[in-house]
Amino acid sequence: MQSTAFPVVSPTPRTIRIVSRKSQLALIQTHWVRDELQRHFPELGFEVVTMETQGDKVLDVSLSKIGDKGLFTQELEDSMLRGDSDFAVHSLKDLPTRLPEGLMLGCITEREDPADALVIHPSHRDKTLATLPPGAVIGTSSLRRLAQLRHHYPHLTFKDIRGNLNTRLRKLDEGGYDGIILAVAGLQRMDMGDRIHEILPADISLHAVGQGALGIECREGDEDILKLLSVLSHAPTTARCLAERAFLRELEGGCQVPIGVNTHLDEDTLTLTGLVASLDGQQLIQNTVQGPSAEAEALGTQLAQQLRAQGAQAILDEINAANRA
Ligand code: DPM
Repeated sequence: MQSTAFPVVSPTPRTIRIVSRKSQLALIQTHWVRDELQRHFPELGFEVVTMETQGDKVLDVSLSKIGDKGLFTQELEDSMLRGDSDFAVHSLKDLPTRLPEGLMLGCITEREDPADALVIHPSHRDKTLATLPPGAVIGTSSLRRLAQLRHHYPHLTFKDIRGNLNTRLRKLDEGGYDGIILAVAGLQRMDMGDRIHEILPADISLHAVGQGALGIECREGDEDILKLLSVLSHAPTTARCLAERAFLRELEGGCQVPIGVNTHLDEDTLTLTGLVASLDGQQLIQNTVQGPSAEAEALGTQLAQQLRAQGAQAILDEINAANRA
């Protein structure tokens, strides 16, 4: 025991450990979170720990085939559950709608533009998706983008593309594709917004659930961490994304099912549009619900049930049966 006659030494300030994937985009996002927290809490120490996830390692298999159960998140989650780190910064769209026991979604940050964009090969500078020549090759490994673009642009062909954003852009520039589809948000965060050739409007491509927002995951009931994270929470984005995630959760669809959404918040009124598409893009089943933002999750669930009744259930059954075969 230290005698009180000596100057009291304040306890070593706690260092908060943030776990992140290693990709350039993941680190940009994580460093933004760290810098914001450091600005709000100058007395605390923050340290970034990086890890590779299965999704970073398995690059030769289509995203839709490896499944979606925490492809980009599980190793980070294990680290938090072991106590090796305190919270994880994810692209919200990569975070499954059901989290492992003991973990929770601690906060959702302000969303960037959630839309998808076409990045085009320089030789097609004067073209758009509508005017690219028949057979032009578009890269995406998102079933959601694939189904919607097949529907609207049947003259195009589609080819899988994997790897982080830099790798994909290199594959495009090297001539493997005439264009690729990427999220506006990722390109902007990487300071590559100048590569956006065409932003896809909602009537062409509904975006993925949670696209453009960051989701911060932490241990359930970790009040110290939750209090820190609350300064980064963005209420309008949170309402929109909770509705979107409830919609996806109710449909139990991840990367293997083409599911898209769009949300709009006007004062306290939330409008949620959702879509389930068949893989070939022939069927697009879509509807819109509106209600108070305080009931965001209920709206998402309600919309999912409506789409099921409109024929989405048959599409889900078909895709699930094919995946089991
Ligand atoms: C998920 C998908 C993709 C990523 C599927 C989808 C895109 C895969 C592809 C679940 N995660 O969107 O339907 O097109 O081959 C991903 C990106 C971002 C987060 C990159 C991107 C950045 C944007 C954001 C990959 N995850 O979509 O261009 O923060 O939302």
